[in-house]
Amino acid sequence: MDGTSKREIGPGFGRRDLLRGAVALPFAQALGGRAAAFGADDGDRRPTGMIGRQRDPENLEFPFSALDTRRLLTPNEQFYVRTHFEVPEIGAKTWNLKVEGEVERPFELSYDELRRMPSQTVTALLECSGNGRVFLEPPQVGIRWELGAVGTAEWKGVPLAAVLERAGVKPNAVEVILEGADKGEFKEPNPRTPGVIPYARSLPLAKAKAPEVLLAYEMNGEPLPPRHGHPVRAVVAGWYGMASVKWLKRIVVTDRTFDGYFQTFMYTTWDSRHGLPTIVPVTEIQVKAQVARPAPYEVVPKGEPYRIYGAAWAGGSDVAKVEVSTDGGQSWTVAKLIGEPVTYAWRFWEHEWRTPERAGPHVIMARATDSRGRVQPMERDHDRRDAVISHVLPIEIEVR
Ligand SMILES: Nc1nc2c(c(=O)[nH]1)N[C@H]1C(S)=C(S)[C@@H](COP(=O)(O)O)O[C@H]1N2
Ligand SMILES: [Mo]
Repeated sequence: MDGTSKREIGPGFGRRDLLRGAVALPFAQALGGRAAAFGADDGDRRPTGMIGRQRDPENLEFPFSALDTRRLLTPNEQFYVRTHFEVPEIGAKTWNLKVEGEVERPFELSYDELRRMPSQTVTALLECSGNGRVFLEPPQVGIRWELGAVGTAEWKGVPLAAVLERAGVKPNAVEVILEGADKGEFKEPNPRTPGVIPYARSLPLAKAKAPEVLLAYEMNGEPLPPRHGHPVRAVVAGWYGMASVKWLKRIVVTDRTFDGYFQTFMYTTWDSRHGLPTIVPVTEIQVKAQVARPAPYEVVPKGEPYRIYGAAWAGGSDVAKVEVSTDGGQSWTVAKLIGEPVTYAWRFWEHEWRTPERAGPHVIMARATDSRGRVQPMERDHDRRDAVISHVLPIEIEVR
């Protein structure tokens, strides 16, 4: 998946490597293997601490073990980057947005005009729907994200609803296609694209009109950085990252569903309707907790206090509870939620652990429940293919 002909860096590590390490090898050796997995051939470390997962186009992961629970927002330089094609260079002065299709008044909008419209600020988490893919068993093709294809930022912009309002959506409209200015061609794996195509995704009209969907021009108080969609991107709060189209160029309102590449051949899951499996585009973020520390394969001192912590999120609903297990899922303790809930953002959590007196391998887990009562699943649902990885991810560590 991630249908790209471009080079990926390094093998990363997968469940299979983890299991091989934990079961077949003495732990020291497993750690040796892990050092290789995390070393030069597993993504290159950038000065900002970001891990390179792919070059040309550049894909960068935040080292999740570096999560700082004192600040809600991820600094722009540490916000993961997911790009399918080369980053297009667009100046704010030359940028314009076409709004067309099933609308009464098609129009074009300049950057200055957009900036003069009433703005909104939304604090929202973006998570790539492939975040955690390296943990999938059997291994899936695609960028080998560990835990860091996720971040929270404060986005400022104009509600998409206001732009649609100005255009006058016709009654027969059902979807809104967002088209990026970036384009390219995938020659492999299957299927190839029909020549050069732009990045594009659609939203059902109801979501497009929702107040949490912005055409954003600022990220954490700065103009959008080039990699994150300069000068204007969509931010579809509550949905996985693929919906938040960067370098926005055109909005097309349509009277039928859009079956573009990025919502049929990528970013889709199987759903069963009337007993018939059907492919559906990935939408809402699922409830999920991730452990930042200990990091996978971390060596933790025995018989000492240790702060287990991380983040949890649930799209548009609040995180109600995070539970932690230090014995591979046999018993669970409720963790402390840090700070106040911020809708669409993540919530940090922590748990004071007294590490065991006896040395040995341990498995740490975290499991979230949201205010709608959705509980994070323990097992992977294979109908989700290579996307929407929200089941509990076991973190194997060594107490020494
Ligand atoms: N135009 C465009 N928009 C895009 C993408 C892209 O490749 N091109 N990638 C999408 C995906 S899959 C994700 S997860 C988010 C990532 O946003 P970020 O790079 O700012 O973190 O952007 C989305 N919007
Ligand atoms: Mo993504």
